[in-house]
Formats: sequence, structure tokens, C-alpha cells
Amino acid sequence: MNEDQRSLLLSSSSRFPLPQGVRLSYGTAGFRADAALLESTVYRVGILAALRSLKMDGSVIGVMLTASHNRVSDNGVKIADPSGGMLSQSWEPFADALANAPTSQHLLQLITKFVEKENIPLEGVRRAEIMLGRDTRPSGESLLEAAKQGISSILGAVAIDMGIVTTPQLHWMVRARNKGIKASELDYFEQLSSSFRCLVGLIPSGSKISEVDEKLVVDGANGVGGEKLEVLRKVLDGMVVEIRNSGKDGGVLNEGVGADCVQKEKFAPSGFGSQDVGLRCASLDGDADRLVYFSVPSKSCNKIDLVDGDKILSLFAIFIKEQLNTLSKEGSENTSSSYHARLGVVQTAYANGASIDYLKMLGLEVVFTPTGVKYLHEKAAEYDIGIYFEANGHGTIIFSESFLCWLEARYQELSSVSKGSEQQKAALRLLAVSKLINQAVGDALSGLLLVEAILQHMGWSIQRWSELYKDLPSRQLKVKVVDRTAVITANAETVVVRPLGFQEAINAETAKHPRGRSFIRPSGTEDVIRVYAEASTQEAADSLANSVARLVDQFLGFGSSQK
Ligand code: G16
Repeated sequence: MNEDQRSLLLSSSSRFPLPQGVRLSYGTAGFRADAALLESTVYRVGILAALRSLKMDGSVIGVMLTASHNRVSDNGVKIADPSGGMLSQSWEPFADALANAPTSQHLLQLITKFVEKENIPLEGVRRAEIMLGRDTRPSGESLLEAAKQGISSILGAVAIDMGIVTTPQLHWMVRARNKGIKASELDYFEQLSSSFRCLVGLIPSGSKISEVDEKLVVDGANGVGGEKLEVLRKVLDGMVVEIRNSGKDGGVLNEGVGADCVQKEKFAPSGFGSQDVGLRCASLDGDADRLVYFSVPSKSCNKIDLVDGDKILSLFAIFIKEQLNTLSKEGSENTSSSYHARLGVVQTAYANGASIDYLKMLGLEVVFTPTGVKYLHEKAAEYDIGIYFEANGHGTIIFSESFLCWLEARYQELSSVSKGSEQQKAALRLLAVSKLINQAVGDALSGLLLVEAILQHMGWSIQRWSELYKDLPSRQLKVKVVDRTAVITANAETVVVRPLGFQEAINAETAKHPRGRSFIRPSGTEDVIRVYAEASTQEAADSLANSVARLVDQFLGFGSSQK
């Protein structure tokens, strides 16, 4: 590292001292904390992003400022790799070390060593380029400044401010830029709307939905998603969608609203209630990377019928499978028609037991990973078509390059020999899905458009969709403990390895309830241990969750369990 670079790093880092007593780690979705503590972390992530870009031959890297579903006073920062996916896990330890370096001198030493170890061309011909995005949190503005300062501490690095965007939009833009595709927000809307129109244009003439089912009502969590959905609605002139909790009318981000609260509490978000009985409703989270649907079944209470990520996954799987089956019918002798696409679905331990049974009954290959989209995405990428969803509504569908190449060729072939055939339509539908659905990361807006197109294609109401299978009753609790890192899990978080004896205690509680299942894990975004339980009745699920929460108290210290 030359002298200019050293003194630039030393002088700029001295303006961003680490607050005393703060120790952060790059968790499930980057660094998250009270926004007041984050300036030095965000500054350092700016440096990290610039180094990552240089390491990746000058490819564009994304930096997103968001704390997603967490409260408005929190914020966070995460990195998108050149593919648009999450930061390579091999760089997470360096991210942790950088964020916690106590002084400017330590920071400089760390960077110098890392640059050497990774062979990062600080003085090469390529310059680093970083796309920056933020959600609607008020703290985002000053944190953006800190990120820019971090980026400009690496000589020649350039920051491109994309403004207020959803997290998936930023990931999409990074991916598009690195693929050499037009990557503005307008291009994002254009791609989503044209592929949605293509899917709707291919709906079989017999598919009919009732007038009631035409309307969709969306809870925007008082975040960025409502505003962006508004743009989509205008582009898609004719889409019947009412947007509530868009943040314009004074509501607080994620407070009593949003996908996390709807999915975990199973209550209608603020602004929804008896006037919505029977309507198809959807809820986004604060940065619009999660999506769940729900309906209000009766006027008498604000309980909901939840259609969570597992059911969105099931709907997508049914549709994709239907298209693949159509495509493989009456295969011709031509070799290009004989591609056997591997379709796989990826879930986590939070997947409802009934969903797993259902997906297996459909004949699908179902695999599990720990919580966190970075794990699910990686697993799904092993298939030609990998569908992944967390029950909380975070998920997408990814297509392999080789399958897409074959599909494009097959579509061209079918267009010349059997235009208008069912096979040609199936190929076109799959191509449209690959463009509509965000290939970089789970995206509530693109997911919502795909759900809407498939429901119309099937002629299904939300009730019909919800009846695909009946969820086992479940309960989620969270418990504050002295040190959540004391919990270590294995087998995709289904088994507690530490503290010793904890898993046996869970097993003993679980055995008391028919179809009982329970697990615990340390949250990656909040300072709590999460408890999940399901059983054949709601009373049993509640009782199991409460017993396991008490075990957490016993084994891990103080605290009282809370919903
Ligand atoms: C983030 C991740 C999700 C994950 C969630 C878990 O969500 O992106 O993949 O499911 O954290 O949170 P926790 O570890 O607290 O249970 P988000 O929407 O907050 O970015």
C-alpha cells in the first residue's frame, strides 16, 4: 500500500471512531444495531465494499442501508456481491474484524494484511465501483454519508447513489450492471411489468376469477415497498391494487404493520380489519424483501388466515411443475427437446410440517438449510430451477444459465415448428418467470406479481390457494438471554449442540404432544433466542413453545419469554 493510500485511510478513519463497548458481527443479513451506533461500522463497510470490488476485477458491489423488519430506530448495512447475491461468506470474518478494530492504526494494519493476503490490486488499472441504496429510515441519510466516506478512502473508488430503493431493487441493479444489462430503477420496473404482462397474456381462456378476487389490498409496512408498488401499479395500468400503510399517512415503519408482524403474530396489520373480510391481502416488510398473503375470515375478530412463504413456495412449485410437464410431453426426436431439468425446493426448520408433507406429496425434492437467505440461495443454485422460501416470506426462484440457454433455444424451435402450441406457451411462461422473479434475492414486489399472475392462471381465490394444505398450529416466541452466542445448533438448526443437555430437554417436552416439533436458535438480527413450536392443536403448540422458552430461561440465564 503506498503512502498516499495509508495517510488517506488514517485521516478519514479518525473521523469515524468506534463507539465504546460496541461489538458487532456480520449476522444473518449484515450488521444491524441501533442506528446511533452505526456510523463507524458503515464507514468501514464502505472500505470493505471498495476492496471487494477491486478483488472482483472492478465489478460493481452493492451496499444497502437497511434494518429491514426491525424497528425504525435501528439500521443496518449489508453488501451485495457482483452476482447480486449476498457477500461471499469467506469475507465475513474480515468484515467482523474491520467493524471491531479499536483504533485507526489497528484498522490500517488489518487492511494492509488483508490486501496482501487476498492479493487485492490497490494500484491496478481497475477502479472500484459501489452502488449505494437505502430504505426510508431517517438515519439512512447520515449513514449514507459515512458509507461514501469509507468508499472514497480507497483511492479511485467511486460511489453511485441509487437513492431510496427496496433491498431487492439494489441487488437486482448490481446483478444487472455486472451482466451489462440496463440497470436503472426504470429498467427494473420495465422488466417486471413486461414479463408480468407476458404471463397474463398467456392465461388459458377458461381461467376465471370472480370480481371479488380481482382486488388485492397491500400493507406496505410504512416502508419503501408501498411507494414502489405505487409506481408498478401505474406502469401496469389496470392492476386492481389498493395500497395501505405506505408511510405517507404518519404510520411508523414496521410498527403493528408489515410481513414480520403478520407472519409471527398472525394478526391483521393496522388499517386492516372487518371491512376486508374475504379479500385477498398481502403484506410486505420494511425494505420489501419479504412477502406474505392473508385474508380476514370473519368480522368478529382480527385473526387472519395466513398464507405464508411455504404456501407461496407451493404455488410457485405447482406452476413451474405444470409448465415443465407440458414441455416434456410428446418429446420429439430432436435432441434439444430432451433436457431433464432438475427442480428442487429449499426451506428452513421454520417450514410448517404440513408444507413439507405437501411438497413431498407433489414428488418434489425438498432440502433444508439454516435460516438466512444466503444459505437458501446457495443451495437453490444447485438445481436447474431452485425455488427457495423461508416461512417468513423471503424467497425467490433461481434458474441455471444452462437451463435458460436450452429453454430459449427450445422456445425458438417451437415458435418455428409449432407456434401457439401448449409446449411453446409453457416455454414462454418459464422464460417470463425467469425475468419477472428476482434472480438475485427474495423480492416482495416481483414475488407479488408472480403470485398474482399464477392465481389468475389457475383461476384461484386466496381461499382456494390457502386450502392446498392445512398448516399445523405453531407458535413463535423470543427470549432475552445473557449471551445468545452460547447457543450452537446443527442439522439446519434443528438440533441444539450447546448448551449440553438442552436438546434432550427439548425432546422430552416435544414427546408430550402429538406431532410436536420444536427448536431454538439465536436470532441473527435481534439480541434474542427464538423459539419455534408446532403440534396438532394450537393449545399444544402454545404449551410446547412456553415450556421450551422456560428451558431457555433455565439454561441461559435471566429473562422472561415474550411473543
Ligand atoms: C433476515 C434475513 C432472512 C432471515 C431473517 C431472520 O431477514 O434476510 O433471510 O430469515 O433475517 O431473522 P432472525 O435471525 O432475527 O430470526 P430481514 O428481512 O430482516 O433482512
